[in-house]
Amino acid sequence: FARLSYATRAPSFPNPTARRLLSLASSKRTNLCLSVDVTSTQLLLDIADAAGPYICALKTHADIVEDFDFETTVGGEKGLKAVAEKNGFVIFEDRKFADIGNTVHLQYSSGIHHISSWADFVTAHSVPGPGIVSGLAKAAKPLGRGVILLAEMSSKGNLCDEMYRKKTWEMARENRDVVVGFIGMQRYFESASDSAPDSAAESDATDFLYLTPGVSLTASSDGLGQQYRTPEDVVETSGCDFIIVGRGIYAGVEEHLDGGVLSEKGKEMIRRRCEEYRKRGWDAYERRIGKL
Ligand code: UP6
Repeated sequence: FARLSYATRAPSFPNPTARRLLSLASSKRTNLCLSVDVTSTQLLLDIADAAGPYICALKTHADIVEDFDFETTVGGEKGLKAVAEKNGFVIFEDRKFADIGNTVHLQYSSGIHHISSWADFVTAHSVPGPGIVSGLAKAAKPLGRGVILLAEMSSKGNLCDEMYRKKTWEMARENRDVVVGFIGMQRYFESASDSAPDSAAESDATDFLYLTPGVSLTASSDGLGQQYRTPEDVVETSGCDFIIVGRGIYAGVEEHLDGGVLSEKGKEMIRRRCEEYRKRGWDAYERRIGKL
């Protein structure tokens, strides 16, 4: 699948939001997902609006926004959902659910965040077993939303070994209508037989999206366990589909705040950095599929 274009792969995904993401990536010529870990609604929306034309997805951590208000932050005429629609990108809330099915269902659809009503994708750990997917699917499926499972993490010393990744892949394959792919550091498997060479199972090749955090052009770590790689390493060498970039793009943005609002200079900085990552990620993808 790594050698196929996003547009070619899209129709084989049963999940409509996965198809939408692939089609946005293809038409906007970007595999950049911007991760915006900021604590104010205004800054989140200002960054999202500046980055909009360069990204296919925006990743949030709603629970770090100090003034989170459903209408202002995500709903409403000027909330994130409206910014996403205007610019054409999907929203994924990086909630990293990790509980039993019933609890994650409530965390996903209730509380002050009402995540299922605005996030196109959510992330979840596979450690609780398949019940976590069933719990999320209860609310995600009727809305056509997707779940991304963490097969591995970018942080140093993470516990996701090959067996864990394999079981996560199998869990995804059992629920392909709702699980669209993985947070992972490399394209691990395309079929169950990939990690069991003796198996005769050739026909179960299944396409999933691989989204990879820990990408930076300037840093190699952050002093808190994060490990950074380049877009080329992620997309070309490791066969992942989307680069997730956070501080590489918005670091230093607070210097460009004017009464909490991002100045034109700040927006320009975001646009310039987004374009730099977009081009590196896109060129790496085009080389991978043999177009460059
Ligand atoms: N993230 C990782 N590594 C993972 C999973 N998720 O860094 O394995 C998330 C973090 C953060 C973003 O929660 O939101 O990706 C990375 O941000 P950064 O580019 O500023 O390091």
